[in-house]
Amino acid sequence: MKTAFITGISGQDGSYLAEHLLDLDYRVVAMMRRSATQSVSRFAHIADRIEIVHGDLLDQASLMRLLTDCQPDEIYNLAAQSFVHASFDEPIHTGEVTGLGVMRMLEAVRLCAPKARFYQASSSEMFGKVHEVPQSENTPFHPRSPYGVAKVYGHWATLNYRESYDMYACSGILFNHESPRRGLEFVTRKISDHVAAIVCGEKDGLALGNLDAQRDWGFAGDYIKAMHLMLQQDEPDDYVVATNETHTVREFCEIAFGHVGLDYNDFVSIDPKYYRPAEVELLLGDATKAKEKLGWEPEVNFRGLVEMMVDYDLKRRIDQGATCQRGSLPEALA
Ligand code: NAP
Ligand code: F7E
Repeated sequence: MKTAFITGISGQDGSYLAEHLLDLDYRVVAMMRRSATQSVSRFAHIADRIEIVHGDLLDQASLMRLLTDCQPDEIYNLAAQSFVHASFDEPIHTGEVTGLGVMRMLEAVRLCAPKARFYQASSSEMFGKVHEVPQSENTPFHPRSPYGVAKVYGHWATLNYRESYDMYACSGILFNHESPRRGLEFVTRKISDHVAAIVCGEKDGLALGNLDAQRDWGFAGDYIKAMHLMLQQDEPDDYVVATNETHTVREFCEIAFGHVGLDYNDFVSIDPKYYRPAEVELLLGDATKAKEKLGWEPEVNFRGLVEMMVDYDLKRRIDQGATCQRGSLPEALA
């Protein structure tokens, strides 16, 4: 039985990855940081099948202690301050966790578990003000936020440790991936949750920022499979993971509201407080390498993703007794 060590278990990707690895008969050891409120909701359904250990990307000693104890075969570094907007408000903290945190993990691996295979959660935000369309593993980086800058640092640190110490270290350059477990602060989940709240009469509108931003959005449940595949190859490498399609925030709204028989124009307003000091206008990934070398392809398409998220946010309200006050319930929930 292989052992996997995951950081960021309480986040969106951590829970999907842990589920996938359990299905593949891994022993899963997962790190959480101590906090006043334990956010276990995303993995509560598998909590009795994984080993939760406590550590923090800010605390080098905790990482070294955990890897020494666990001696994993595979390490997935998913933990980060991952909200781009917040990185403008907390740039130093974002740099410490999302950037230097990767270096702390790499040092812990090098010193305490050098044979382990390492996955770093890199991001399409590194492409930022894009130099070409679509973006591939060879596209130059031009980050547009403290988050993007920190991810570039973590990305290069991963490559540097691979080259310097012959470590099996991979960087997955993942484009936006979403799910019903996405944090409510990200635009996709903010929209799906508001649509459900509007249908149930809990809210009357939705304030957003830049509706023209374009993203290559996929389903998190598909993307975590690519992470695992990267660590099963003969040689470590870096891969773009994307759907090869781009859509605007406006299109996301159109489909989400349309799914419940509403027109987004009647509910969406613009609030400049959601604009960012520098915006990433267009992301479109070229995942040809992942397809050819890993045999990876996304299964959920854009419309399927939007509808899955709206259905989830509606269903959890209906299960708690809410009823349809506006628009119409999708067929599956009617
Ligand atoms: P997420 O939901 O925001 O989860 C982030 C996780 O990091 C949470 O479990 C959080 O724990 C943990 N964390 C934050 N600070 C920490 C610290 N100092 N020490 C230890 N753990 C800490 O993110 P996600 O969407 O699952 O994304 C997973 C990774 O992929 C992240 O690195 C993200 O930057 C990257 N990424 C995401 C996307 C995407 O579209 N989702 C795309 C590309 C790359 P708490 O619960 O304690 O806050
Ligand atoms: O914004 C626009 C916003 O916050 C998407 C993270 O997982 O993916 C994510 O970063 C777009 C931006 O995600 C609102 O300006 C408009 O253009 O959902 P988001 P993100 O910034 O793309 C990358 C790949 C990561 O690595 C990150 O960790 O939507 N937008 N109105 C809005 N965004 C938000 N959050 N809220 C709004 O009201």
